[in-house]
Amino acid sequence: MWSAITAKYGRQWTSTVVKRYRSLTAYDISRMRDLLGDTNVKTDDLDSFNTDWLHTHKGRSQLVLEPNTTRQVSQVMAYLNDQSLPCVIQSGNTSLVAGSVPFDDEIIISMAKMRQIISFDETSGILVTESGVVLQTLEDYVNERGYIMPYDLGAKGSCLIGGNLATNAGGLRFIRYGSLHGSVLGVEVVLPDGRLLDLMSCMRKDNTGYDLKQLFIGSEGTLGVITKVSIQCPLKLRHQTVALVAVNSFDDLLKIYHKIRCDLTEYLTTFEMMDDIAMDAVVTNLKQTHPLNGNSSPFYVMFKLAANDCEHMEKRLAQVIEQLMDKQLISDGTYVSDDNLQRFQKLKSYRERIAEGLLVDGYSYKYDISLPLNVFYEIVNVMKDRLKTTKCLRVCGYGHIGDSNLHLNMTSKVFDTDIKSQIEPFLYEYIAKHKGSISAEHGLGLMKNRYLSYSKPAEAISMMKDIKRLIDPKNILNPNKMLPPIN
Ligand code: FAD
Ligand code: 2HG
Ligand code: ZN
Repeated sequence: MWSAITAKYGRQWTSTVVKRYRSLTAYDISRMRDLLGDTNVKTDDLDSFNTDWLHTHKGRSQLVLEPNTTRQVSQVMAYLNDQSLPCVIQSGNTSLVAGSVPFDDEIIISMAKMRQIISFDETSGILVTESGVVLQTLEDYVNERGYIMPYDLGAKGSCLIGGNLATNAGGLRFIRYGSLHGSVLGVEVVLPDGRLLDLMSCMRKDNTGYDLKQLFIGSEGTLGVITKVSIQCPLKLRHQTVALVAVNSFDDLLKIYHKIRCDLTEYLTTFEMMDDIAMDAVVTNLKQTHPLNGNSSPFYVMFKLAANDCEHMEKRLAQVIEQLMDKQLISDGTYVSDDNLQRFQKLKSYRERIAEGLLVDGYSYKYDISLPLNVFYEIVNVMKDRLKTTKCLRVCGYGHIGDSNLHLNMTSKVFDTDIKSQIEPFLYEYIAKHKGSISAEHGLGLMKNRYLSYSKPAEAISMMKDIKRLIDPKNILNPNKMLPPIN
């Protein structure tokens, strides 16, 4: 079953040791039709389900299942487990580590039809929903009721809340509202053998035994299928302002970060950076006008503030900007409030659309890393130097600097082994030396699972494998993802 490994741009996973499973039969498909009904079983036009967002990997699945209910998920998993048939759970398929597509021909279980919002408590801000709802839909829903989702991603129009939990997605509000490990109150999970694990608490405080829900947050579809979620939503502040400023050096950028944290702390919800090469990916590749009238600068900072008292917030912002300009820490900039929603969204989009812009170059070598701030940007220059004689088109750095999370990206027209070998394992060794993380927020999926040891000790990896064996002894859930090969 695992004989053919197809990667569009390179054979990056051929060394992975894999387990053999039996092949899918017509009988299996007919059983699935009995359980789910004909309209929820797809065997044709599966290309988009088999291809990841970055177009780096193509699976060969011949079957996509679209359950409507938890009971159906449970019945499907019981059958697959009994028959030792492997599967991959897919939500919005926006994974940037090829976690949501089959490694080979695993059955795809799409969660997109489980899209009921179950309840929302307007006093507490607790949202209870099925896991297949699009993040933007949830954001709009809670906005209308005076709240916001505790996280925000560029992929919000496509990603689903279950996928967000499964990857423990970070994003643009992390600096203010923290991790999903804090805001998720409960989950309902179908285990690999079909049993239901009901951990749907709506309580913020609950110290009764091990907090098992945490195991499923960030488990990348390897331990269970998340079918329901309860999550604490923060109150929506009445006014938001986004600012984009030009900065001459990374040292200046750190000074700006410190100043804004100190002076605007009660308002700050987002603090992001991008370099000129990242900005160019949006401006040139996506054909956008430059946000600062073409005045290019080595770095840009995009930060957002929110408050109920707009006047006071904007007055404080104007003062801080003036002080930063007096100290020549910022050379140019602009800000706009959400009263002018179109301009507000547009200004945010220069940061949110970088991943999309980079993809226009062809192939993206994507590294989502944590590094201490004192060496945060150094690696971008190191990489520029290492790759200068290769066919690399672009080396850039951007990301959630407020969370010490750098998105280091390189591009070329097509996948190039020479470029890849200059990046890895050098980069992983560099990260380990600085005690960073090889995956800050995107997870490990298929692309990074073999490098887990650069960020976790052998004892921890061994314990992770024990947990996987305990919960999924037949290794049918998302095999070959997240963990190094299990024998
Ligand atoms: P998928 O991609 O479908 O799945 C992701 C993983 O979760 C897979 O391993 C899958 O098997 C598993 N999974 C999915 N659903 C379930 C479920 N119900 N139960 C169990 N397992 C499941 N990430 C960030 O952290 N921060 C960002 O700022 C950010 N920005 C992004 C911007 C863009 C343009 C894109 C394309 C991606 C971005 N991402 C970001 C990547 C991020 O991981 C995803 O956007 C998102 O969290 C994945 O959700 P999804 O619904 O697409 O899940
Ligand atoms: C972001 O923050 C996403 O924009 C994507 O996490 C990062 O493109 C990337 O590497
Ligand atoms: Zn990110």
